[in-house]
This record gives sequence, C-alpha cells and structure tokens, in this order.
Amino acid sequence: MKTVAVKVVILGSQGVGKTSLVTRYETESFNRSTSSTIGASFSNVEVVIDDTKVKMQVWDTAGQERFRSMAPMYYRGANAALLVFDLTCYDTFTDVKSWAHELMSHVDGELMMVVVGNKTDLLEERVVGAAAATDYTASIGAYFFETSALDNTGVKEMFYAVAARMVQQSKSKKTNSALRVYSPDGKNDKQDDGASLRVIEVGEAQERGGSCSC
Ligand SMILES: Nc1nc2c(ncn2[C@@H]2O[C@H](COP(=O)(O)OP(=O)(O)OP(=O)(O)O)[C@@H](O)[C@H]2O)c(=O)[nH]1
Ligand SMILES: [Mg+2]
Repeated sequence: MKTVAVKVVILGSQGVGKTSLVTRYETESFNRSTSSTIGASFSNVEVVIDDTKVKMQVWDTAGQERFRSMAPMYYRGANAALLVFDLTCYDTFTDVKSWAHELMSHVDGELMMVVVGNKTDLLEERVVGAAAATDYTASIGAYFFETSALDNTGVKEMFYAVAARMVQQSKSKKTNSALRVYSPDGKNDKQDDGASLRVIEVGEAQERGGSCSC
C-alpha cells in the first residue's frame, strides 16, 4: 500500500475544542473537563483512502494568547491547517479569519485550509450562522466543516476530507507541496523538499483557567 506522510496543524482560540476533536477521533471519547494545551501536543492520525495510507502528524496548538508567537513553528511546512472556532462564540470566528490571513501571507507552497465550526450540539447558544461561515470559507478557497467533539458529528468526515485531498495532491504532477509519498516497495516516489516535518518541543497540559470570554 502506498503511504503519504503529511503535517497537519490545528489552530484556533482557547477553548474552541481543538484537543477534543483530536481526542474524539483518536480514542472515540469526549471529556468535559479537559486541560488547556501548553505549547502544542502531537499525535499520529492514520486514514486509509482506497489504496493509500495517509499518515498525518497532527500538531494541536495552544489557543492561549501567550503561545501565539510560537504558532509559526507549528504551521511552517504544514500541508493542511484546521482553523477551529466555537459556533457559540463570535470572537473565535473572527480569530479564525485572522489565522487564515496569517497563513495566506506566511506559508509558501500548497496549504489546504479547513475552517471548522465546533460545538454544533450547543444549538441554543449558536451565534455563528452557517451562511456566514460558508460565505467566508468560499471567499478564501477553504473547506468548511461543522463538528461536535461531544456527540461525534463531522469529526471523522473532517479528517477524511483532509486525507482525501492529500491523496489527490500526491497524485498531481503539478503540486509543489511537501508531501512525502512512499511506494509499496519502500522507495520514495517523490522527495521531501525539506519543509515538511520537524520535531518541536511538546509541552504538558495544564488545568484550564478561563477559556472563551463569550
Ligand atoms: N458542548 C461541547 N463542548 C465541547 C466540544 N468540544 C470541546 N468542548 C469543551 O470545550 C472545552 C475546551 O475544549 P478543548 O478541547 O480543551 O479546547 P482547546 O481548543 O484544545 O483549548 P486550548 O488547548 O486551551 O487552546 C472543554 O470543556 C471541552 O469539553 C463540543 O463539541 N461540544
Ligand atoms: Mg487544547
């Protein structure tokens, strides 16, 4: 089976549910009392699409403002970025726009951007409408998913969409992305251009203080 190795970064304000989305996908569980991420945490997520295994190195970054300056270390060389906001907190949607702007001006090469509106289960408290989110997402050529880490809505679909796009990119002759593609015989089909993956210090989680101000 062919293997494609990619780097995925998750960005977004504190408390929007970045860690919960990864945990939901990896362990099929949800924890109401999570700890706020410090620096970033790393995990491997694998998805098989037809005859290709997509190995995603997922960097779940900290949303706290004091870690914002570290973000470039994590998004540099990424193949995909999940920009997560909380559907019940408009400010976090505004923050996503600012992340998208930063990525567009600082990331070279092909970067798949996925805007993720999390916490669909909180229907009554929702303040960001689907139209506003889809209009914005279309305007920047990104993908849009609505998810709930709590009730497992859209989470698998979101990771599968990333994997499918990475497989598509790996087949495209035109791509200049830093995908690493391995053939079944173990030889690289395409060389890594050096921008893809790097080892970054991973911090410990700490108890959550205040999260979203909404
Ligand atoms: N109702 C609901 N709560 C959620 C959902 N996802 C996460 N939460 C809750 O939101 C809070 C923050 O979740 P985290 O996953 O830690 O958020 P984060 O974005 O990783 O936060 P930082 O690491 O501080 O940047 C926790 O209390 C979660 O239980 C969801 O889909 N629905
Ligand atoms: Mg977190």
